[in-house]
Amino acid sequence: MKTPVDIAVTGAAGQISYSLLFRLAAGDLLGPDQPIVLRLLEIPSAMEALKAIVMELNDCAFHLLHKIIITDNPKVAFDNVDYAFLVGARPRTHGMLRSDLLSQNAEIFIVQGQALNEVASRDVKVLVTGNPANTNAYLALNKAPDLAPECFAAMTMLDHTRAISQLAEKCGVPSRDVKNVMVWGNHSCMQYPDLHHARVKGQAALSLVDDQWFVNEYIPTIQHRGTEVIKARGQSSAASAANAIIRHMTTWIQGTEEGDWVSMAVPSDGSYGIEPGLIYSFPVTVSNGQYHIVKGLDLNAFSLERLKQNEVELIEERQAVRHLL
Ligand code: NAX
Repeated sequence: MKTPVDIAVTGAAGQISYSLLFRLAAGDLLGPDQPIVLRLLEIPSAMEALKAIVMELNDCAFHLLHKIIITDNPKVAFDNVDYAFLVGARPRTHGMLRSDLLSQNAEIFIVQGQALNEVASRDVKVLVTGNPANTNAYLALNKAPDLAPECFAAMTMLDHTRAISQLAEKCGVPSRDVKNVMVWGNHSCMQYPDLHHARVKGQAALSLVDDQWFVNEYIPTIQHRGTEVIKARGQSSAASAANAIIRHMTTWIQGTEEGDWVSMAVPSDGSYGIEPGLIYSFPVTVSNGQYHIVKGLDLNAFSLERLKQNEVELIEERQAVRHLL
């Protein structure tokens, strides 16, 4: 039997984790012969709910689940972890200003960044899902100066898989026939799902759909998909988010398919004129466990304007929390 790998999940009693934890324990991330230790972080008021989830995990008798540790202390949760899923965040409540949401979440991710810096494996892969994901990742990264910035990413994989699925449906093909879709920018309603380089069974996507549909239906559908799910089920996306978390991390470990890429929000290196250091969603390829921003794509004025709008929004978010750094 291999040595168990430590995986941290924050917000472990929340609804995304209710899907995610069971998939991790079933081996969906690291495969059928890799035992894992789950280190689950929650706030004290959610501990009872978390204990019930631990009971359910135990009841499954997963072969790969070596041990479960529950805690409200980030340093215990992140101790020597190779993978950290930062899912837990404060939801926006009725009447809460966006600036309050930003600063309350900033406090969480600052503390967690510091703890990761102190105790996580030096090769840890940290995936931030909790919103506002890009800015939360920015804060955690900046509070972890002893970890490489490349240890961090924020999740736009759910936007990416939504972008694939909507195009596949429009073209009447299975999702696997869609390649090179990309989502730029912020995980917010500003995000830009871009089809200019996408291919469907090898053909340029924009030669198969009309421009009107792309601009007036496709882009807004992806941007507002989360809101539509909330309207329909009364709660935000959970199983699809957990699936995207697994897909993001397996891609980060195993690499991208030849000729394709995925979208990940990663520290900008200045590509496409985006301010270096911002956590911005780019098309990336992955090899040997490292992501690489896809360079040199031709972008027209329409795309460049949307990239810029996302950059401006992320700079504004950063401005709102800068005093906390
Ligand atoms: P829930 O509200 O169901 O769960 C969040 C959990 O986090 C709660 O159990 C809460 O007690 C816990 N928590 C709060 N502060 C914490 C702290 N300091 N340390 C540890 N745990 C803490 O939310 P859920 O539906 O699971 O969503 C989690 C986050 O993912 C939200 O911020 C949500 O907006 C975000 N999402 C991000 C997506 C993305 O693509 N990046 C898509 C899905 C999702 O909307």
